[in-house]
Amino acid sequence: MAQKRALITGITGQDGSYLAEFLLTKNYKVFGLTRRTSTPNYERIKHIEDKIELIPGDLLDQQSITSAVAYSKPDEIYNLAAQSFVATSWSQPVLTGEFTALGVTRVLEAVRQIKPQAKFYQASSSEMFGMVRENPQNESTPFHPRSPYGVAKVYGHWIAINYRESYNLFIVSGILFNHESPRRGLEFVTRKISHTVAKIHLKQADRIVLGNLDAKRDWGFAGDYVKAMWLMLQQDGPDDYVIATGQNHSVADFVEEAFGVIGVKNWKKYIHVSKQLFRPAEVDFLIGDSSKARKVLGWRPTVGFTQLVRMMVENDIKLLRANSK
Ligand code: NAP
Ligand code: F7E
Repeated sequence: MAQKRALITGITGQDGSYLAEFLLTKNYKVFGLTRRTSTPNYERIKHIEDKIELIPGDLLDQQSITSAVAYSKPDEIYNLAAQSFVATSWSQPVLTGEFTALGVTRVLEAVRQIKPQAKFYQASSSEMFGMVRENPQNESTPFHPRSPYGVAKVYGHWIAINYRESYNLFIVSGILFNHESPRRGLEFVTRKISHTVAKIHLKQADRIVLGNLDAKRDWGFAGDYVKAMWLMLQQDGPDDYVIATGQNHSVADFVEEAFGVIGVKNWKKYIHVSKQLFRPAEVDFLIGDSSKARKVLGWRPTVGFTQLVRMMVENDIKLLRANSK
């Protein structure tokens, strides 16, 4: 059988790097779209850089996306690139719409015109549920996004479904709940906590400044979630799936668990709450029902909450120690 070819947009991000690793273990030829930066930002993929091929391109630039699809001739396209930080979507709402919403249409257009037989994965998000209408959330729960990011993701979700229905393409949308890892960006709450707790342990910091401690999220491990993306494209037909652990915890729970890893019980004395970190509109409570994915794809998470927090804190301690040598 000929070697399968995959194109990943967002390969330098958390999920892109885990997905590229995963596809290499499946013997794929992996291509990644990367945008121009003044200094290289290949930190997450440097260990596999010689095994993948990077193609310059940007979600704002139709021609570069079309060329990347023409050059890579992919059997599978994973559209992971986006402005993915919810907080930034209020300060840069138009850019978020350009990247996270219209960017999807640009990639879909390239596929439709150049490689319509390719299978396409769209990175949808639990942020589309926003002010939730039911608990837990599943594939038929109505959307009520609460940020410009969430609104842009709803557009991306529906344009993907529209292209599937209009042109009979193999397009799936994965509605993924929060997934974290030692490669999570430092601005997201889990990594901000694990990294600062590691610093406190090493006496490089003395407090964590956080916003809303009461928000609850269904947090899983990114390594598990990229496998679900691949499984969706291996089915006989295209469909949409929720991917989640089915358990949620508050930001405060995450903080407590992280301090537990370094043996600190009275964690509250290290927390400073800043009103500036509260969002104009909050998503208070998310919990996913992934029973469809478990039944149809045979997918299930392998890393639980306690293990995830430990993995992140221990990795940050190791990283900080190595950096201070
Ligand atoms: P991430 O770490 O923020 O990575 C985003 C990627 O998109 C990076 O590679 C980034 O490139 C790239 N990108 C951003 N703007 C671009 C542009 N204009 N042109 C080309 N590339 C661009 O995000 P992630 O956590 O891996 O998430 C992957 C996808 O899943 C995103 O679409 C996100 O919205 C979605 N999602 C994430 C979660 C989650 O919990 N992680 C849950 C649901 C859905 P640079 O490295 O150059 O910045
Ligand atoms: O916030 C609260 C904050 O930024 C989680 C993205 O991957 O998952 C992610 O979006 C919660 C929110 O992730 C701080 O108010 C408190 O309630 O880690 P986050 P997110 O907004 O859930 C979804 C599924 C995606 O699709 C997104 O791309 O934590 N919070 N204090 C804080 N959040 C941050 N970032 N920083 C704080 O200091």
